[in-house]
Amino acid sequence: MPEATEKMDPADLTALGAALSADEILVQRTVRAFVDERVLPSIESWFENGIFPRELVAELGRLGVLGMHLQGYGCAGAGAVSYGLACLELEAGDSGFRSFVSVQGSLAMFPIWKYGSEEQKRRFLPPMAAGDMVGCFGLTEPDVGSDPASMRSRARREGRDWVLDGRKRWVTNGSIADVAVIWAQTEEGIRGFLVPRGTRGFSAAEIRGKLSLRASVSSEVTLDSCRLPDENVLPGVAGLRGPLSCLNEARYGIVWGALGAARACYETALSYALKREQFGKPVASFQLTQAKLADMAVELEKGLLLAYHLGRLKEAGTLTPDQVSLGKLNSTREALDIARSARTILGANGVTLDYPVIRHAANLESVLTYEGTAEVHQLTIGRALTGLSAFN
Ligand code: TGC
Repeated sequence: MPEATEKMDPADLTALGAALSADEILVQRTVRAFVDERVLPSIESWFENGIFPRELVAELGRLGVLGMHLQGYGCAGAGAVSYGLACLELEAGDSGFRSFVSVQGSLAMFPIWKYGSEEQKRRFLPPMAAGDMVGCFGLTEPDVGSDPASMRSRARREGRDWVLDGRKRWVTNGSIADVAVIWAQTEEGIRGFLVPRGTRGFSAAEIRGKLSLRASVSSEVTLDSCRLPDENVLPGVAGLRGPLSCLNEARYGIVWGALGAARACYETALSYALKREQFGKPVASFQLTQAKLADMAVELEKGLLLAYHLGRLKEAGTLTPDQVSLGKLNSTREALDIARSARTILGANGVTLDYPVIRHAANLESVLTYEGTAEVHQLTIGRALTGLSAFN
């Protein structure tokens, strides 16, 4: 037991580290070291200039974080807590990197792994795990966000081929992807299609003017009479269950990832408050600052305990979509609050890119909204509590 006067690790007040296995600690340390060496030195400039460093994708592959929670086909087969810790450390660097890894592993590789044919798995998963091939996921459309059942993209059969028409928006990696997983309405319900880059009728344009997730590629994808052979449809699923099950995987990564951004903000605010002097003493000695730091630490630790618990449920195979909604809502909402509170401790310096706080706060505005808005998750939880659906 630590002495009563001994300072506790301000990033592990609940001693959650003691609950992790040696392998999980190794994953966390390895990803953290990667972020320290390869992301943090350049992230401010990438963010300011709107650059996603494509050259780091192969390094992420070598790190083993692409599709790391999947088994076989070159994937690491890591447990859910290890995957969560990797997401946490990546997002402590920048939400753009965690987004890349989430989209590649959970939204592009997972549907192939879960619903693909053996041939599709062998063709796509090993290069995607290695970072030699980038994937993206097209569900949201310009006019269809929270209600994907209303999507307008259509695929119709023509002989043995499929012909796709439609538009997808807010597609992370869209314009750098080698293969797009596109969800479209068919006569058999919503189905998933693997659209390789270069397919005639497929185009992707980067969305400009974002003030959030600037170190990440967001695109609008157009499918104009895009013809695909039958072997490019995912055979294992029809219906909204397909894309929503992928979103469960990605949302689970966000449960952990958003807390990484929160931790970076909290640690920055703590260190700044200890060094910055006003009225002749450190800002950290003022009661209002300590109250803010304490509240930030409480929410961060509660969020981590919840993430850890959900991770163990996922490993046991009992994690439900409603529980994922609980975690995604809590982590993103509290992380954003922590980022905003940290910003106030940094005063005017908090609005510059000299510190990571405003960048994380801006990123978290997207993370709160994508892969199910906070409101969608509130209503999902509300439905679980009441048995009444607010959606329909
Ligand atoms: P409902 O019509 O009742 O259900 C349809 C079918 O889906 C099943 N289902 C789920 N399955 C797995 N996981 C989940 N989380 C599921 N939620 C529903 C359901 O059982 C049913 O299956 P079946 O076989 O009986 O037909 O739909 P619902 O009322 O359950 O869902 C309504 C609602 C609003 C919760 C759902 O539509 C929803 O989650 N909406 C939010 C969609 C969303 O998150 N969109 C963002 C996508 S991300 C993106 O495109 C941009 S970010 C990605 C990037 O960075 O590239």
